[in-house]
Amino acid sequence: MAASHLPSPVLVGAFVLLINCLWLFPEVTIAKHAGITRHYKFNVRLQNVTRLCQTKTILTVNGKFPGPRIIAREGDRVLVKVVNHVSNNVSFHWHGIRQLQSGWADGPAYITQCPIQTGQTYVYNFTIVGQRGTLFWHAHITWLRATLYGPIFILPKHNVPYPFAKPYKEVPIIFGEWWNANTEAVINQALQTGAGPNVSDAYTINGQPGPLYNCSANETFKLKVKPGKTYLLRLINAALNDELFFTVANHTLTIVEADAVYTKPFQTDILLIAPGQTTNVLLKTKAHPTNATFLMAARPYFTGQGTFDNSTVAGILEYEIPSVASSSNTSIKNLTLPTSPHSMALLSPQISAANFEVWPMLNTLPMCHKQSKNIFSSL
Ligand SMILES: *[C@@H]1O[C@H](CO)[C@@H](O)[C@H](O)[C@H]1NC(C)=O
Ligand SMILES: *[C@@H]1O[C@H](CO)[C@@H](O)[C@H](O)[C@H]1NC(C)=O
Ligand SMILES: *[C@@H]1O[C@H](CO)[C@@H](O)[C@H](O)[C@H]1NC(C)=O
Ligand SMILES: *[C@@H]1O[C@H](CO)[C@@H](O)[C@H](O)[C@H]1NC(C)=O
Ligand SMILES: *[C@@H]1O[C@H](CO)[C@@H](O)[C@H](O)[C@H]1NC(C)=O
Ligand SMILES: *[C@@H]1O[C@H](CO)[C@@H](O)[C@H](O)[C@H]1NC(C)=O
Ligand SMILES: *[C@@H]1O[C@H](CO)[C@@H](O)[C@H](O)[C@H]1NC(C)=O
Ligand SMILES: *[C@@H]1O[C@H](CO)[C@@H](O)[C@H](O)[C@H]1NC(C)=O
Ligand SMILES: *[C@@H]1O[C@H](CO)[C@@H](O)[C@H](O)[C@H]1NC(C)=O
Ligand SMILES: *[C@@H]1O[C@H](CO)[C@@H](O)[C@H](O)[C@H]1NC(C)=O
Ligand SMILES: *[C@@H]1O[C@H](CO)[C@@H](O)[C@H](O)[C@H]1NC(C)=O
Ligand SMILES: [Cu+2]
Repeated sequence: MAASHLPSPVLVGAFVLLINCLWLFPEVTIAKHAGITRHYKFNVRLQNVTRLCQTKTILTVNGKFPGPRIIAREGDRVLVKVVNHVSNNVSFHWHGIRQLQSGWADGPAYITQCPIQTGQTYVYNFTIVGQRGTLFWHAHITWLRATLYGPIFILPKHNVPYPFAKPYKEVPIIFGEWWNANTEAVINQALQTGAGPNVSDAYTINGQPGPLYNCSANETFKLKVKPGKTYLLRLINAALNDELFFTVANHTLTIVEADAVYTKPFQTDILLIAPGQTTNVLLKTKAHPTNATFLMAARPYFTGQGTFDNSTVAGILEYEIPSVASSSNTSIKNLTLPTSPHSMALLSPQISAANFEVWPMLNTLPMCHKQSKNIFSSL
């Protein structure tokens, strides 16, 4: 009825809009069916783990620390069924995922959902649209993200190659922070006193503090590599508070992606990664390595006053070549701790006593954040 009173330009406009919609809808339909649905189940459980010579009960997903990886292709739907078996309320954030028309799946407790209570189940349901690379998931209530975190690998659509040579292997490198104390007690104390929270006791790579901490040599992440291959390292900073420098002794990194967006590739010896940021780097192994082992290490960027965790996490890059003797035991003992850079000006070349040279000469300091969008959503 109302339509009959419409002036003709509006009718024409409506017709044009309708035509446009008809053109658009088939594409939308195709896009919807391009991906598959990936099902994951997250059982939130307690687990005893030993780090820095202390055994502690932590919250985990499926008993794993760091938690399980989610792998999906761009365009896929992801369904994560979370079952809460612990006394804490929990919620999970899919850090960096653009929740297009699925904001209720984003995860921050009391922002987009009530937390999942003890004995309860919740299914996160979202589609990955227009993103590919690395992101991560973590808990998003109080400080449970100290141990509840894991990688999200987003592969390109089927039959779409990477815009760089296919890597031989893909490896997550997740930075974290470890407290000997109960992290809920740490944040609760800070909230009560108004003072800053106690700083962490160690940084970790894939949950391991590494040989530079007391009583931690057995807890070292080791990446075994073959000579002359390209590895895709999917770097994730899941630390709570600290921006970290990362470097691999005697190796160059090629940055190819940041926060699930491809970058124009560029090379660097060292990079800085803030909490909540992710980046993919290519590591080309030496064709004829003279040493079997090299350190990889991360330590904080810091310029201001105040207390912070001023320690270094190290992992080992180990070549699988029988002709070159593995030297990790003696090398670690002999390793001298490089001075910690807090700002660009303080960075200087460091030559270790034995077989590792950790912090290379720094000419430029690439920040691998493209935008700041990801930093704040983790807080
Ligand atoms: C952790 O260790 C304590 C003390 O040995 C034990 O009572 C508890 O059941 C363990 N918890 C888990 C989840 O294994
Ligand atoms: C869990 O969440 C519910 C609902 O928000 C709240 O009433 C309850 O106090 C929370 N429990 C804890 C231990 O924080
Ligand atoms: C996930 O969300 C889509 C789109 O809203 C819906 O069609 C589908 O039924 C949901 N799946 C589950 C298991 O909730
Ligand atoms: C924080 O550090 C202070 C000083 O070392 C210590 O007394 C306190 O027990 C710590 N708090 C927690 C929750 O571990
Ligand atoms: C290791 O322990 C010694 C002696 O207790 C202490 O002086 C040193 O700071 C500790 N180092 C680290 C990295 O924790
Ligand atoms: C490290 O591992 C070795 C053998 O695997 C063991 O003998 C040693 O006690 C461990 N050290 C620590 C500190 O756990
Ligand atoms: C590592 O690089 C340093 C220079 O930064 C060089 O002196 C050393 O020989 C290199 N070591 C290896 C094993 O390539
Ligand atoms: C490591 O490389 C250096 C030269 O850069 C060499 O002197 C040393 O013997 C090598 N160590 C091992 C364990 O191969
Ligand atoms: C380190 O030393 C221990 C005991 O001496 C030995 O069992 C282990 O194989 C060594 N590891 C490497 C990587 O050489
Ligand atoms: C490395 O350490 C061992 C003992 O752990 C020592 O015998 C050796 O001399 C050291 N080598 C260097 C180059 O400092
Ligand atoms: C951090 O540690 C390094 C040694 O690794 C030391 O040179 C530096 O002074 C420390 N900085 C602060 C602020 O504690
Ligand atoms: Cu987050």
